[in-house]
Parts: sequence; C-alpha cells; structure tokens
Amino acid sequence: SREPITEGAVLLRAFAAGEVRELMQAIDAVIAQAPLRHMQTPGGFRMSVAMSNCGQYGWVTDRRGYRYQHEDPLSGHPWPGMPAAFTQLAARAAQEAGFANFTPDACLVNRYEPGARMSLHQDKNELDMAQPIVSVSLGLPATFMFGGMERSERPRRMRLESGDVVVWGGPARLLFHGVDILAEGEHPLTGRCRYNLTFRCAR
Ligand code: MD3
Ligand code: FE
Repeated sequence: SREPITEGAVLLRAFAAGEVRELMQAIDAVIAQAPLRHMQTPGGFRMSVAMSNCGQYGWVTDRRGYRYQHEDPLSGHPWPGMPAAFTQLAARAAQEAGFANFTPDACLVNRYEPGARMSLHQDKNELDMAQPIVSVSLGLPATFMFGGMERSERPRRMRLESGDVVVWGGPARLLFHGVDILAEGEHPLTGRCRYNLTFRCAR
C-alpha cells in the first residue's frame, strides 16, 4: 500500500516484508567487513545507535564533525560495496514514490537495541537535496517521529514495522525527524534488534 505521510513523504507499508531474511543476510555480510560501532557526536557523546555503511560513501561522525567518506575510519579501507538486493530495493521503492532513476551511493546501516534512540535532527550532509532518502525498517517495531522545518515544531509519531519502507523527498527532505527509545522485544529474524537502512545520494 502507498500511504502519503506528509507532502513529499510516502509510506510503503510492508514493501520489503518478503525480503527481510535476504536483507538481513546481506547486512551480516556488510557488518562482517565493516563492524557496527557506536560513533561519537561532535559534542563528544556516544550514539546509542550502532552504525556501519556500505556503498561508495559512508556517513560518519566523530569529534571533527559529521560527513561522508569513502573509507571506513576503523579499517582505513573502502566501505563494503552495496549489495545488489539493496540497490534494487531502494530504486523500486523510490520509483513507487515517484522518483525515477534513484541510484544511491551511500547506505547507512543503523542497529537499535532496546533503550537506543535517535534524537530529532535533519539529514543535510548530502549534496543534492532533490534526491530523496529511502528508509527500510527491519526487525523490532519502532516509533518514528517527524516534525517540521524547525526543531521547535512538535513532532508527529508513527509506528514503523519490519518491512516498512519510507521515501522522503521534495518538501519532506529536510524535515526534522528521529526515533523514540526502542522498547524491549524479540523478533524471529533480528533477535533483540531493530535495523534501519537509509539509502542516500551523498555526492
Ligand atoms: C525524514 N534514521 O539515519 S529513517 C538517519 O530509523 C535516521 O534509523 C532513522 O534518521 C532510523 O538519519 C529514521 C527515516 C528517515 C530518514 C531520513 C529522513 C526519515 C527522514 C530525511 C528527511 C526526513
Ligand atoms: Fe535522519
């Protein structure tokens, strides 16, 4: 099903539900090469979400700031390539939301364990804001929050379940958003975790 969330944002409920096992296998291969890690914010805080990347560029944060880079800072090697199943899923979802020819060069892998959260922020490290972001939720359900163009705007809340895909483009591309504290739970394919893949065009 295709549900508009707000202008520019579309929820494709269960769009990837039939691929969760395959996507998790691909994630396991990525994180075997580029392990999940808790990065530091520029302010010196440890993020509760563990992250890795695949594709031409990866999103990183440390004391020096937020940025995309071609190499994993842990190994000094390029990030693992983007699995074909990822590229194809992202392009199909973007297409379904009205964005033709979406070819992401970056995929951020987020892992939430119970208690982890992501505070309200904007994704603005990408070069071309005309390109959407495609987000895929896997495993435990989460409460996603999205507000307006100012942090002060009170966010709306939305439950995202395993296999749900959201495409954020146009006027929704720079909305403040975040994820509420993950509740305890156990999922047959991900265990005590929620994974989120976000596909972006970084450069
Ligand atoms: C709305 N991740 O990695 S995905 C992130 O579930 C991030 O892990 C969350 O926010 C997660 O930056 C949310 C949904 C999402 C992604 C990008 C957006 C929503 C967005 C960009 C603009 C507006
Ligand atoms: Fe974000």
